[in-house]
Amino acid sequence: MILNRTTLKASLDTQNCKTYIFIADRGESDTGNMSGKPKLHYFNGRGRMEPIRWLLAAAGVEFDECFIEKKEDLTKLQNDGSLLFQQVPMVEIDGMKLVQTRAIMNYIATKYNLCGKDLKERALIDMYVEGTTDLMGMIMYLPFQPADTKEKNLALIIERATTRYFPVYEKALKDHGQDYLVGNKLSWADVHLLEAILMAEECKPDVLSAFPLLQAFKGRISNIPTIKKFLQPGSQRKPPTDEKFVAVVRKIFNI
Ligand code: IBG
Repeated sequence: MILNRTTLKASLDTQNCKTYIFIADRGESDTGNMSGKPKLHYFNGRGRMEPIRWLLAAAGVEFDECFIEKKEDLTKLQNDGSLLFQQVPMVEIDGMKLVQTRAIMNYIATKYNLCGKDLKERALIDMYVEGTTDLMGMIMYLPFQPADTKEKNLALIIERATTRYFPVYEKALKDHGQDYLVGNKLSWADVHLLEAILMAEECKPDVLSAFPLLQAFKGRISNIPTIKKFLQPGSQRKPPTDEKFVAVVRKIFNI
């Protein structure tokens, strides 16, 4: 869509974007971001966007964020054709409006060489990522569950983390003795696993107690300069989902 200066100003006023650039009066498309930075459209919370934020941060890519704060913000994106399946996350990058979390992550990981050196490494990375995604999915939905099932689900998360997922990564590190999960080089799998470890520790601080190699892995990956920066206060990393965020989401989706 080509906007003129007036319409662009209007979208600036209604979209809660952190930054916006007056490009429209030069006839450029609004899918291009003149700053060159990807623009992330989502709620001001973790949800499905947080792993995307992690991946960009790990790759050292600066990004802007447009927060959906009320129902109309989402409706606007839905009505202006920005969302292929009427859903967020949506990321404006390289002149595209990407949706579907996995597709977005795949694009970023491939673009920034975080997918391994060949097809086989990529397959291994994909398997590791899908495992951590499953664990993170369980944790992500916890705050949205009714109080009476929360305790049971929390116990299930810890059980799955310590008996199904973490043993796989501990063994991988033990078997090859290298610093990273795949190919002795930082990949998407490492970034995703660190995010999952920190989320699991928010559920149970000593969840890594039986996994010495994962403890060392956590220290190593956390110290990579781009990731270290993302872990520091004031970064675009979002805090754990709290009741306030749950209330915003419930209001927007009428649930
Ligand atoms: N398969 C899609 C993806 O992976 O991107 C699913 C996206 C999705 O479910 N998006 C939700 C949405 O836009 C918001 S994230 N729904 C609008 C609609 O009409 O379907 C919801 C979510 C939150 C926190 I918030 C945890 C998990 C999910």
